Amino acid sequence: MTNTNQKKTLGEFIFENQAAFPYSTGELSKLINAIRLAAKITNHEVNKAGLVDILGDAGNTNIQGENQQKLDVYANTKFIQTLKQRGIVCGIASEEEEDFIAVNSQDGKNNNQYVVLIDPLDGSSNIDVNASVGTIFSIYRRISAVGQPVQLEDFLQPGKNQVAAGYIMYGTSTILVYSTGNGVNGFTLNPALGTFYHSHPNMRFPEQGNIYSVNEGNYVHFSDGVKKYIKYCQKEEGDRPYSSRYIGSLVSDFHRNLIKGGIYMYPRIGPTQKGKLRLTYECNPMAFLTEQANGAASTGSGRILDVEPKTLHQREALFCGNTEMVKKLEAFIAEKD
Ligand code: P6P
Repeated sequence: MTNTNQKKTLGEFIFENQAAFPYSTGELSKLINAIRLAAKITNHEVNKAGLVDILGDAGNTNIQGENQQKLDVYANTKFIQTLKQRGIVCGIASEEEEDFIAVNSQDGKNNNQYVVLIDPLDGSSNIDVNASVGTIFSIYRRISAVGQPVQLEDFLQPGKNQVAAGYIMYGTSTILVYSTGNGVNGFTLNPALGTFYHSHPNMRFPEQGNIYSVNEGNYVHFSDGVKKYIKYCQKEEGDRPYSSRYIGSLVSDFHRNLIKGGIYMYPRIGPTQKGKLRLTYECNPMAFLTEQANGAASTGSGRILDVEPKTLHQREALFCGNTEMVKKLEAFIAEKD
């Protein structure tokens, strides 16, 4: 067991690296610290979920028409509260909220520079079966005039405009992984001390990927190009067949592929469906991290981070992971679809 006091804490890392952040007046550091606090609060609840009446349905549905799990509602409330209290953001959007939330600074104006988009508890259907779940966050600088009320356009920026993005994975241990555009770093929570330690410096996809992650139950609905790529992954040839691994929790599948090498796929299901994942608070932050970790993130025919969002909860296909795996998939789609 590594002696944690030899590793930097998240707080030390943020402080030491805030100068590298082009806009930093310390606000982004305060923002990441707010996310850290909300992560600890949520982690505490997720870890004891089996012991208190917080599992299962909250009895209502979210904007997506999906059953809200009680922990979804809890995590959503805590992240919004924590972000609001720190007086750093001018607006928040969440998978669990139909519209964005305007946040006024103490003087009643919208002087703050940042907007945050969150999926407060992604993969929540795994909660009741004790599989890992995660929080995903995406941070932009506002484009509307400072001092004016935050606008929808602030939340509908292409993913390439993100100034930071990351996730917290509540699994066998709790890890916060994020980037501010200078590479990807992971911090593991020492629950006894309530401190995140720098456990995964400069995270990058391994040179070679040999895992593919997709819900093969949807195979019949995939396009011919995606089907052909899946058969390619399964073929006995060269470094293949690849291993198929799918937890059904984007953060968990992504995290495993980032460490071991692989591709995560959530294709369109049928010609009309755009995909299941939401572009602004799932695809974009994971795509930002992917590219910062030397990988590639695609819609199947183009870069995720170039997509111009039209609505807050719009869906998009997502293929992300080792660059050569994503490029191979794109080639099959270009040839076949
Ligand atoms: P399916 C969870 O609901 C989620 O948004 C992602 O975390 C996960 O990868 C995907 O959907 C699972 O969807 O249709 O395979 O159950």
